[in-house]
Amino acid sequence: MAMNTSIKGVLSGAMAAVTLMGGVATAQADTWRYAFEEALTEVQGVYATKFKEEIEANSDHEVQLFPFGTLGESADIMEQAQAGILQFVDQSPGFTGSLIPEAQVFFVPYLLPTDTKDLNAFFRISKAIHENFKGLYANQGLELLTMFPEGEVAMTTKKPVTGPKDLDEVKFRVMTNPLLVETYKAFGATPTPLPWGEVYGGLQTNIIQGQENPTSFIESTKLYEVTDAITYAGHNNFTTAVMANKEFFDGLSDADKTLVTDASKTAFDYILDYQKGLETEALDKIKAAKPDMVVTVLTEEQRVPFKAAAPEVEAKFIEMTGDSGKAILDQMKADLKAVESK
Ligand code: 6CS
Repeated sequence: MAMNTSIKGVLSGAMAAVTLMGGVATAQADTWRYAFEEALTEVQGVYATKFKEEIEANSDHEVQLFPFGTLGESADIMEQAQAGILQFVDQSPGFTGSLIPEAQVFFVPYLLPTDTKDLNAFFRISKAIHENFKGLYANQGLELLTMFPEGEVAMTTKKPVTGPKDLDEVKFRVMTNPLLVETYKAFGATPTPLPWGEVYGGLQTNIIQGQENPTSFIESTKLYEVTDAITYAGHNNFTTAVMANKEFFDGLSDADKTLVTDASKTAFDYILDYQKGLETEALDKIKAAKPDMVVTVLTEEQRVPFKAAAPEVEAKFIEMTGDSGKAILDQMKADLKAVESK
């Protein structure tokens, strides 16, 4: 979607401002705009709400929240954030892969741990995130504030899945990044990249027959209504990222920079804590709403052919991203090793 000029007109009025009074710079109360890819009550929305509360409790600034759909698809809000119309944006690496190819590293299957403690520790300490990716996002005019996990992804399909053979001829919706296409090719499916807004309708009309997402998102968006089986292969956890327009961030006073980074850190801790038990609760709700939904947690043996696809996808990632991608992948592996449970 092209940038909507009426949105631009409405939004451009409230950029950060500083008044010079007798030569002294006085910070004014500003309105900052923050868009994300989910509803207010879903994980990205809960994070954004906490961030807003922190900013507003510790300054005179106001944060306006724009949930999914209010300003377009994920690609639209990214465009608006890069243009400085939005000050903050949450865009998941699943969509950022076209802008920053290295972000696709989050789609190498079986790279992230399934153990929540290890996973959270990785997001907390990862040099790949806090150093390598910070620079790559900066090159695109974005100040990376945080990355956090949103839950193990499960596949939902029309028929039960116990192995790659069950994905044969299944048009499987993936987020719009080329590496995820490679993953699902290697898993035996026919990958179909689509923006989020087309997923429910695509399943309903049988244009696609499968998709992957965290259980809580499958429950809140009612994807179980248009699929009949949910399968856990343990192949990934959904990662998302929050960033600020870099020019806006660089132009903030030191106090406001600290305000923003502190609010990000508080919201990060909050969202990890908030997600404890969320996936189990969501699966219970799905089972209650649709008792005949087939739930399959693949055994170690059933995971073998899916795991066998990982080296091929990893090789594709390096082919797509070269030395820069390899450096990120190596750093990620070192970070993961550092947090691995003994
Ligand atoms: O599958 C998607 O496209 C969406 N999934 C999640 C968990 N968040 C936003 C994203 O657009």
